[in-house]
Amino acid sequence: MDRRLVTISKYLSKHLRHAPQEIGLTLDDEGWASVDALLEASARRGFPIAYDDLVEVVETNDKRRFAFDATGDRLRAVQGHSIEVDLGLERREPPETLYHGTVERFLASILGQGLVRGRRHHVHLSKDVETARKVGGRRGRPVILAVDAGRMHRDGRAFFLSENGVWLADAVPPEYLSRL
Ligand code: HQG
Repeated sequence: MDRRLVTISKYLSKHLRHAPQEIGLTLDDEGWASVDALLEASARRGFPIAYDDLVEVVETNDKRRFAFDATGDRLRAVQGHSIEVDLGLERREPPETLYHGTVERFLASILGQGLVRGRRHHVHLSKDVETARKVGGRRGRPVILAVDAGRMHRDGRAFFLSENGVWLADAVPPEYLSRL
């Protein structure tokens, strides 16, 4: 994706996950924004997005962060929200091991209190080490934790899988974590 489309993707992430009100946009309970309202709101706030660029971002986004509804009239982020939305995710059985990429400076706290979701709805877990390394690498030299997801699941803890393949949990207590 070229730089212009990445800029649009970041703008969409901000306003579809965290701050729709900042551009006077309203999301429904499931996180959907009307495409027309989104294009109008962004143009009004000095960030005009061409419809074709919007479609290209949704379709070529490296992580498939956004999705249109079946009619194409509405758009939403598929995960990563800090505002309250109901994505309608169903509980899923996770693979035996999932991974979390973080950085050294968070480790003592994570191994003490477990992974917590912070401002987001869920803790985000990766299906493979390579993905976790990229997630951790956003903050510095990545440190990878293995999550004993199979045991967590058998202990009755819920897992969800976002539309774009990110595993989500409410929290991961420290007894299920080990450093790779
Ligand atoms: C850390 C991106 C101290 C955690 C990625 C992480 C992902 C703790 C940070 C998605 C902690 C939260 C999410 C504890 C967790 N003490 N630090 N107890 N528990 N942390 O950004 O997982 O590009 O909310 O290790 O690819 O980094 O936006 O979560 O470093 O899928 O689509 O607190 O964001 O996706 O940071 O990333 P974040 P994350 P997008």
